Amino acid sequence: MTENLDNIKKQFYEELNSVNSYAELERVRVAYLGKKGLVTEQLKNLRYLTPEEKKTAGMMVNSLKDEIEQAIISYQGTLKEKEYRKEIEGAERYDFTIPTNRELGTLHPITIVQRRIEEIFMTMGFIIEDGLEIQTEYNNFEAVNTPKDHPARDMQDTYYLENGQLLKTHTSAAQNTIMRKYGAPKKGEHLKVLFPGRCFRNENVDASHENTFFQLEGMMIGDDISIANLIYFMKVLLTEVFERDVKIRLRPGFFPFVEPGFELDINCAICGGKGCPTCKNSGWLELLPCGMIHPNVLRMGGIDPEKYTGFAFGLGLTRLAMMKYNIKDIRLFNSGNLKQLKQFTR
Ligand code: FA5
Repeated sequence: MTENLDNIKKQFYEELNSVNSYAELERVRVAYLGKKGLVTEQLKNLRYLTPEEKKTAGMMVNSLKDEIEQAIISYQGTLKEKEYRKEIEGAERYDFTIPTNRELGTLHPITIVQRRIEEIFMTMGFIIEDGLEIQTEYNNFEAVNTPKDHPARDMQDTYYLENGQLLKTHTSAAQNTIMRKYGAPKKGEHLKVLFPGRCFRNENVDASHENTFFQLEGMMIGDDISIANLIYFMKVLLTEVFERDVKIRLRPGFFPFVEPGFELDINCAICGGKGCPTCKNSGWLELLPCGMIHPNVLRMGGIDPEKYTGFAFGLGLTRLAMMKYNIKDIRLFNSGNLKQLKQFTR
């Protein structure tokens, strides 16, 4: 009996190892475990044995049956791997070194402007950070001094997820995380961070408002930062991006996370300030709100407002790209209209 079972086992593994498909595997299973299979026959033969012999032989046959069942199950994994390998080996191969005359992709105008600003600020010692698009309500609102029921929340209606989180309405949502990550700067040093990102708002879409748009935020914190630093950096930013003189105006603006706060508007490049649908006939486009970081925001970020001050700005990157490239309607950016978008590429 033992010899017989050993032979069956040996024969089974030989057959199993040459299996190359699920159909073959099934054939092997039936040959051993099916109604007339070799192992099943051994189980049937137990009835000819004495009760004593049956006990030991029964254990041996059943253990072989379990082993074969397990081997077949785990061989399914081996087969899957064999199939993947076959697929990979048979896959079409590319030689990336062969020159192509197919048309190459191009950078999106927003990416071009974003990279340019990053270059400018990196040369001034800023580090670049990346904020999350899905944010907690705390980071998006509370941590920037906009508690629940604050009227300023109405200005930034957004999309809430079922888990209570939201799509961030502004890049300021990353301020608290960044302050906590880097902490207050050492004496005589500054924390200088730039953090661009995609924002979402439940907006009535028009020529200058999208529900999905980009902002680029900057923040500088130290023990000697004043409005003079803020104005200097805003000037450098606009002069470098436009490579020409641009007319701007600075006026007081309210944001709960800055005190004092300003709105920096740019003279509409589409109509030269005469008034058009892009600037809603005002001749100006809101572009770069900014201000001195509110003490509550610093405190919530773990930075002592008695010792440190800082400025922050939230540039409307999509609108800046509109002004830079004279794009009349913001909807072009998300349109996927490659023919038009490509004309701005370097
Ligand atoms: C803010 O989002 C503030 N977080 C900016 C800020 C940061 C102020 C730091 C002070 C300090 P506001 O809602 O105004 O502010 O948006 C900033 C800019 O984003 C606007 O000036 C505008 O250029 C752009 N923007 C806002 N909403 C839209 C929209 N729906 N479509 C396109 N651009 C928009």
